[in-house]
Amino acid sequence: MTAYYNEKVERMSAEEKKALQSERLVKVVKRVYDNVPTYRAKMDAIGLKPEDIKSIDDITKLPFTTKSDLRNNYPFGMFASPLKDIVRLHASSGTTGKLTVAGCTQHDLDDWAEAVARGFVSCGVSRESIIHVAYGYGLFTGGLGAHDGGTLLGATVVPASAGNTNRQLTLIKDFGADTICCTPSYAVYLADEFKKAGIPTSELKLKRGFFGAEPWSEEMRVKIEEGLGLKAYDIYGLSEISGPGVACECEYQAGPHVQDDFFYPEIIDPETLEPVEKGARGELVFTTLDKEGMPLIRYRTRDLCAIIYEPCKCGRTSVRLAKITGRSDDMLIIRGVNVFPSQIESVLIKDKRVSPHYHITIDRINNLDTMEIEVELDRSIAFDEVQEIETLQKKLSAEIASAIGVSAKIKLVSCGTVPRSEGKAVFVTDKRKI
Ligand code: DLL
Repeated sequence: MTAYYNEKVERMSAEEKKALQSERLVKVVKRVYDNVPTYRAKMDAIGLKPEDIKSIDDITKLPFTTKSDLRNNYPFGMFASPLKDIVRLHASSGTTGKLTVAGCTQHDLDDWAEAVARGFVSCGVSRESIIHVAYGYGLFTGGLGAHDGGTLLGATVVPASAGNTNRQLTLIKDFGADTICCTPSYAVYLADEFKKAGIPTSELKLKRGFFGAEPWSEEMRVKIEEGLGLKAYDIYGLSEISGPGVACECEYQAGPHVQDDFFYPEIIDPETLEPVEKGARGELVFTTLDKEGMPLIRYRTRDLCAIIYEPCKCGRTSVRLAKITGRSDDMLIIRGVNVFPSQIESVLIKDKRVSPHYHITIDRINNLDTMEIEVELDRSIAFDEVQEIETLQKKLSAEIASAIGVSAKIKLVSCGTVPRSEGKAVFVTDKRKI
């Protein structure tokens, strides 16, 4: 029997859902027009007034929001609530070193926890469950998002956070977690470490896991399910919109259900910005329908995806997402951390001993993402001392780790070695087979 967290909303008829979405859209558009100068300016520029938005069908009249709007309004300029009402700040990487900040009111945190709880319950989590959360806490939304969803259900939450794998193994085994939340690549890594430690899955109580924050394939699903002895569910989200749980798979594993009374999805053509045909692939765009702190209108996620409209066997009436197949920008996700090549470039550019010609190679070795950056030495520099080269490599490596939160191996090469491309520069080779 399928369980629901909020059956009334989760099984709402199409008419009821549309009425709720419309009512919320009208309200949120007025809220941003009245409180966020950027939105007022964007709407004024196209002669659009809040009163022109009468139903969810009018959404395509509204302007888009992009990461650069957030960057230009860093840190709090996109907030629609006064800071005294913001109870939590989260952030993820921006394109040029500036963080993308999100502010939540208590109401936003409550909605977000409900979104996560709905996903959890749809896969069998209950107040009897023990949830091991191995997503990072800190400014990343993964840890606290999963944490609050589990707490709302009354489950027992273990806030393990990321890292320290040996401790993770001990906690999962000794506390008897039946549910785990972490990135899919870390799940594969954990499975391997359990194996190495001689702990068979029969000694664990794991039944299910919620994996997201980075793209993963059906092949990886099989690997995780076999390696950890559980059912692997896809959970999707982004910090700008709230965090994990914007969409989450149900027990049928048929694509994440979007909590579309909170987050309204559209798919557009990233070139023309026009909506694609129903069910076609394109860029995923979200409008937050019920947020107070930082509501976003038609936010371009850059994730390439499609919306599945067919009803799901579970009886939920929400639309679902197909697998994310890539991005329409150059953002990389390395060990769950969002990285833009421009962030690396801005570190390199500060050191006059290297040139801005570089090439990033991403790989997955022993189930962990690795990054190597080949950087050309400046023409004027002649290093003959091995030690000098090593010192510079270490210095750059430390600076990059501190700027992006992921370590990279730096390989200094002589001037002219990094291949130049004729068209758009290709900075990245991604060898991971996801
Ligand atoms: O990754 C939130 C999250 C945490 C989601 C834990 C799921 C689990 P950001 O750091 O802002 O937020 O990164 C958001 O990660 O635009 C996608 O490109 C990617 N992403 C997130 N979930 C998935 C998924 C969190 N299930 C960016 N499949 C998004 C593929 C995903 N990509």
